[in-house]
Amino acid sequence: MAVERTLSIIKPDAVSKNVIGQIYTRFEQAGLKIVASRMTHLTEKEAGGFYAVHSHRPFFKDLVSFMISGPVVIQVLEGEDAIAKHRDIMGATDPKKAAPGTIRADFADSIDENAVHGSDSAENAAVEIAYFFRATELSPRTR
Ligand code: RTP
Ligand code: MG
Repeated sequence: MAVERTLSIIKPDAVSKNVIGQIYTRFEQAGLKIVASRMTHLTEKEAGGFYAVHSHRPFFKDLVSFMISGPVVIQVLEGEDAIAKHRDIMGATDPKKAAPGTIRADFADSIDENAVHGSDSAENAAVEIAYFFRATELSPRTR
């Protein structure tokens, strides 16, 4: 298995529930290392650009509104097989379908407000990391 990096976002619902630390602990317990991290309140332009791939989907407007409804915490996670491992511990998009013990099963209320984002491929991870972080903001060993 290769060492990978993936882009993770703790969404406004989870920040509002005060579970940033609990979610970070899950990353660490899964062997994922936080190599960059920033709390920010996304603008409509930033959120729309990030989810541009979904711009023609019926849920796009609600998704952007939700993502700018409060602060988010954005991080780069690094580890063996990090992209798939992160998706595994996040659980299914719809928390009702997420496996017990996953982040979405434990902290999310609905498919629209589902606590976390994670890159879904190596290609998208590279694009998403570059969308939010300059190379100089990543931990030196991993630039
Ligand atoms: P994310 O991108 O946020 O990590 O979530 P995901 O890969 O599990 O799901 P994706 O298909 O990329 O969808 C992005 C976000 O849009 C909302 N969504 N709503 N109502 C719906 O059918 C629907 N489908 C997707 C979710 O909030 C999802 O996280
Ligand atoms: Mg996605």
